[in-house]
Amino acid sequence: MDGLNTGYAALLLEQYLDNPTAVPAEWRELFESAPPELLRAQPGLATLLERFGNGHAAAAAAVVVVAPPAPVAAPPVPQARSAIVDEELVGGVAAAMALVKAFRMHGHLAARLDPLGSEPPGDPALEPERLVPKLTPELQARIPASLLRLHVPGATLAEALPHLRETYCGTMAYEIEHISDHEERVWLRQAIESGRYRQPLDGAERTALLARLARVEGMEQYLRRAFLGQKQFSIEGVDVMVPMLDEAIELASAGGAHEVVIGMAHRGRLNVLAHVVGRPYEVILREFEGERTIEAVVSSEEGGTGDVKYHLGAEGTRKTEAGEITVTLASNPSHLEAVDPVVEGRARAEQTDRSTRDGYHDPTIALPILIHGDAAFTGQGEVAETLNLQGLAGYSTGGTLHLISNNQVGFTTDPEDSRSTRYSSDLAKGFDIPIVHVNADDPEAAISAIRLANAYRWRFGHDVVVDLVGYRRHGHNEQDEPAYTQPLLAAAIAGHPTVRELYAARLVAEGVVPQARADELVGEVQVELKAAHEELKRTFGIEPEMAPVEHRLPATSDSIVHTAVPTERLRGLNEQLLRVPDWFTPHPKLMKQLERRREALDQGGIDWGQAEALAYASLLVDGIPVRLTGQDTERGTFAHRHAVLHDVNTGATFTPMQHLDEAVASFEIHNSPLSEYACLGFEYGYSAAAPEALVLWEAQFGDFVNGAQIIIDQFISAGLSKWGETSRLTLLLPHGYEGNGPEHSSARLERFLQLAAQENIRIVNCTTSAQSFHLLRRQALDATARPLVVMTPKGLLRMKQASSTLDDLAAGEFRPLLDDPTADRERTTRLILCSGKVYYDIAGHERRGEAEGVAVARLEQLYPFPVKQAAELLRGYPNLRELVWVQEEPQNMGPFRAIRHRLEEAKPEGVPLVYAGRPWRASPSEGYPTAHLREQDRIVRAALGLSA
Ligand SMILES: Cc1ncc(C[n+]2csc(CCOP(=O)(O)OP(=O)(O)O)c2C)c(N)n1
Repeated sequence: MDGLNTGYAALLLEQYLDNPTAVPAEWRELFESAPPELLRAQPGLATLLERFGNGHAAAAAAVVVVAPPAPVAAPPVPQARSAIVDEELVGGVAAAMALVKAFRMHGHLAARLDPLGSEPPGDPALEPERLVPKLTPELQARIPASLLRLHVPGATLAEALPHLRETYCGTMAYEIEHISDHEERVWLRQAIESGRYRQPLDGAERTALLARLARVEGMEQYLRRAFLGQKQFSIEGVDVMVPMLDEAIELASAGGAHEVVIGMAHRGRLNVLAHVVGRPYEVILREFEGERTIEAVVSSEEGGTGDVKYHLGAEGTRKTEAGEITVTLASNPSHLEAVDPVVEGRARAEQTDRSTRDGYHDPTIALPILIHGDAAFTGQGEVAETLNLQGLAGYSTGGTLHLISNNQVGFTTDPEDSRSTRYSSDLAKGFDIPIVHVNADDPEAAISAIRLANAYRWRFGHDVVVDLVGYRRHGHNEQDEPAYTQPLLAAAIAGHPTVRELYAARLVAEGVVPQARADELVGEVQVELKAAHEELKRTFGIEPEMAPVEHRLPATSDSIVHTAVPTERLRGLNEQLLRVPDWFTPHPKLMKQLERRREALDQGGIDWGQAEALAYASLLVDGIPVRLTGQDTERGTFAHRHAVLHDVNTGATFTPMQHLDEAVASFEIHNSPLSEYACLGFEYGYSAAAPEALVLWEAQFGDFVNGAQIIIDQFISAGLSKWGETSRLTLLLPHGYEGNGPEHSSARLERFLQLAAQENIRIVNCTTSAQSFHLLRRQALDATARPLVVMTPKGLLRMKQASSTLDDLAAGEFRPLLDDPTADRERTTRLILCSGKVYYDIAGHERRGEAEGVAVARLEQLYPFPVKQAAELLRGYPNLRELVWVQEEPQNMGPFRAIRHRLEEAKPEGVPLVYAGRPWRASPSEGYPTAHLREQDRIVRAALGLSA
């Protein structure tokens, strides 16, 4: 083949495909002799080989075979067509190309992935003898491998085929051909077929790997014997996960990472805690003994309830060749996959330099690793939401290493009942993610899977999935009998040696490790654990010395934070927020609108959007980073924000908040994808890892927040009590009854109030833009970090009465309770207390004037309830005859049920507490605007004590 001018032939073929008359007659004749389907409409040989592979390569091969090198000007004239076309070879090359393509695409179907030895389904396309024409050994020997663009060794197909089979159908298998990026596909093929990341381990590495497997197995065995029947969710069956994580951490460190953030469920967690994160055996043993650990996060006296041992997070420092690296295992609830976006958010926070204007993002700083169960990966929609974050500018973490700990069963459910797809990993294909399947009984292959995954991540910055196919040696937990539900599987597993046994036998047989040493390894860890256990038993009865508890639960309602900002500073910031560079042409109408913010400083009328912008800007100059995300948040669902401007001519964007003269912290703002669960989880993780930052997540309408209920229940509200984990995460939830129907009215305030206890969160519904300004600043500056839930307004965003003056921002603070400034205290007999937008419905009602002796006060902070202030406010009305609680929400929703006892406590004896609001309802509000108006009017009249 050498010396033949394939380039020239390809050129002619391309010209011929374009226009058959454009090539010399002899060439035309030649091309016409090839089967027509091989020659249809193709540009260029490269694309041709790539896209239609076999067919065109065959045509090209025919050309190559017959065409001697020749200058373009004078192509050689083939002598006789029948003599020059090697029909058998042409067909053979076509079949060979099809075969190669089949190995790359479907080789996984014939791979030996199951440690328990189940037969892979195979595929006819992978069998040379079943192709047309048959690829007989003789024909295989005639097909040059170079034509097939293979990276495995071998000069002909016959020589290359065993390598190809071993590469694609061995104990590792790949799914990469779905990836739409050509460069990635080519890189992956090359990386896989060249075996670059599958270099054999040396003797020392193999011995170390065996020792590691012995340690993993030994710990599980010890715990099972010592604590018979206790849940440990043993790792056995996917033991190699631990050395895989070791390798991933080592490689991350070598690549310059400072931190590896791991998220995982129950399975194998104790082993990972001990061996990957470095939690001492004594601590784990102590937890098994049912004792609180010396690392207890929040002591019970302070209201902490703690969590079961297989949910607890931990942080450790590991020594690697490249230096020390922090390994964090995120705390997580039982809810499978809930921790995924939390880990991504944590990693993103670690990767972000918040001393820059826009939060410089360097993904090399931290590696996120997510370990999934095979049932959970397919079943939980959270996984898809999280995968969707990987390529988004505001969420990317430079690629996550996903490890499916695939034990081929979910609790007692078989894969056939668990998913509609062949593999647990199939979802990832829709996100252009390469998938590496590996047999968990081949530890060296498992290590090489990590090496390949790591190289891919570093090269392309995308997620990668390693599907570790193993089994579950015991029941779902140690109390379960697996043979009740999977009798055949259980029997197969019982007779199957452990991975440590298999690997030891292999190393002994290959003379790498002497049998005696292999046996010793198992004993070593048992001895260590036994010693640690005995030591621990000696301390029983003695309470461990508690480490100083960081996360106390102080009363937050009283803490005073200085939130006022001097007028001159506000003026300066306001001006800078209206500044755009010369090259930028904002929308003139929008600019005009924004420029009214200048007048508002002098004339009053600072609306919500302006107050919010000034709050953030003032924090940025004080060095407090701000991150704000949500659906359409850059503009704001109600077009009140416009934090990101768009050039009308070029579409370029400009964010004034990132160009403040004196800002010394980052302002990150991103429109989020259309997700609540993953997006809120991400921000929770980010805020937990960035305690100094004000991190806000905004719902499009508050109603949608319940899509993220797991994050709210399991992390935001209970995280402090369970794990000592809290943050300043702020939820902005548009709420209020404005006639938009059942789904655009309520952020389900009652749910947050139900979750509020022990000062775990703050819940606010404020009624003026100045209150909002002070609230946001307080949230960022308060020494006590707590999540904040804000019922944000819609109509109030621009309502004149709800706007504020410059003085309102330059003085004062957030006030949890607002008294009625116009009330005649002596003459007031009826005090209305309400929260949020309904205040303006009452105060502005056309018959307000008729209601004599009525005052209207506002409860702005619903939790922690301002007990002292409420009592004080009520004392200011000596002649009260009625206290009326008014809410727009139905009686079974809204604040009433949660705060009723507070109102009862605060009111004077004998004064009845009256409820005015919607009655008990199954749906939050009416669907018809007129019905809404009627109901609002009824409520307000009832509140004011006016008859119809
Ligand atoms: C969201 C959620 N639903 C249900 C459960 C109950 N549950 C606990 S483990 C489990 C099976 C998980 O199977 P798999 O993902 O394969 O992990 P494995 O336990 O096999 O490692 C189920 C259904 C849960 N923890 N979380």
